[in-house]
Amino acid sequence: MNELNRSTSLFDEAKRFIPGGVNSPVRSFRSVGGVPPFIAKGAGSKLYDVDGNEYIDYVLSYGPLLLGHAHPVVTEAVQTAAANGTSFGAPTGAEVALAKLVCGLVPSMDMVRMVNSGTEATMSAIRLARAYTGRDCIVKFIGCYHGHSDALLVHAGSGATTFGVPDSPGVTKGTAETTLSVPFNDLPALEKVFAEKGSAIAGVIMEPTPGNMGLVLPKDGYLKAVRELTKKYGSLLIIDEVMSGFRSAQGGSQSLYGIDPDITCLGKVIGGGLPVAAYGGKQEIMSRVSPAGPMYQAGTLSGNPLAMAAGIAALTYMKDNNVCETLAKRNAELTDALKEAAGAAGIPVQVPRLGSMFTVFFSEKEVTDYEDATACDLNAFRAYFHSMLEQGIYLPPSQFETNFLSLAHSEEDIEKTVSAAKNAFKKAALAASSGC
Ligand code: KE4
Repeated sequence: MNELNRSTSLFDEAKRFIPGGVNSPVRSFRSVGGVPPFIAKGAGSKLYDVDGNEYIDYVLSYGPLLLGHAHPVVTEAVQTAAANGTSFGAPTGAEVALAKLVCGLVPSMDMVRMVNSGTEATMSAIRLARAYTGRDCIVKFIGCYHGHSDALLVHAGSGATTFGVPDSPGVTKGTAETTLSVPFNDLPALEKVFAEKGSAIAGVIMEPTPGNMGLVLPKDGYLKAVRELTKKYGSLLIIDEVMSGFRSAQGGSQSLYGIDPDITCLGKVIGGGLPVAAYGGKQEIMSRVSPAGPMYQAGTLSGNPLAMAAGIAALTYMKDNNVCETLAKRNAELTDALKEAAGAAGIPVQVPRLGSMFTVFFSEKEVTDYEDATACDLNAFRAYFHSMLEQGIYLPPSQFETNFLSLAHSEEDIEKTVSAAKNAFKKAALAASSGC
């Protein structure tokens, strides 16, 4: 691996003009240390940094690149669209085409509104739940991330009522107080909150298969029980599939677990790498959204023609080529081999997988919630991460992120990844602190 000299000087310059040198915190490598490689190019399963290093990429922009970097169907669609103009501030046929495509792929969505980020999608979804029910409170789950809107930058406060407290300066106490947080996979805790405040709960928002504490899978029956509870109290169920949409399965995690949500949030994959997200659901609920209804939500670049073109190209290719099933099989092969490699190195890991997503937790026990995730051995993770990077494998720089596969990841890539992991797990074993 070449020294990151150019990346280092770019990072120093970036910190002069951009907070922390990055436009999204996780990219700073703060939780693993070191200088983040500055990327010059992506192609297929590979990233190339400005210092001439090549990496097999398991970040894939944190999920969007289901087909890999610069897939021709996407780049050609964007180039064609760009030649006709980049934005109009007026309706286009491409928006209708992508809306129909998304609603066809996610049966719980009768209608959909395009926005520009997952944050916008979830922020709008909770506003819609409040507008539809006339109630104020929202329930979220500790360890689930839904973007950075104020109402969702909240964690559980102390005390029985689990009143929220701000997760960040700048979020007001008042905002936080109407967001209630409970542990994921803990049905009694959710039942208690509903027993206390059910009549005030507008909606429950959840990642059905959380990917923002690392990948955590719901216990048997848990998601259906959450759905029943929300129905019992007249609250809406908002399923945030910004990450899991078209990653866990073609119909999202809701299709895998048989959940029929009131509102679904999507993002990442539906933009093919360009800024697109969406929220949608039952016609009766979505008809409350302006200008059809009174709940206001808007966006200058919502439904942007280039982003629509990329999303249509990516989702059409996905649908026509059975991409999700192919990736699930490739993921099973990779993660089984990673587990075997860790066992041989004598380092305890958990490697949950779902569709084209997986996480390597440095933990002796199964990770079922945020408490388990934060008990993982971060020294071991850091050693693993840096050893993989030095061997040309680019992983998300945090134990609490999910890894992604793309259609471009070849058998050769898988073999190289497993071979690198054998060394990296040995490094992790040496660095491991206490068992966890
Ligand atoms: P954006 O606002 O970043 O487009 O989406 C927010 C969001 C909403 N819901 C879920 C389930 C998400 O995973 C995300 C964003 N995911 C992170 C990855 N942990 C994006 C990476 C980043 O913050 O740079």
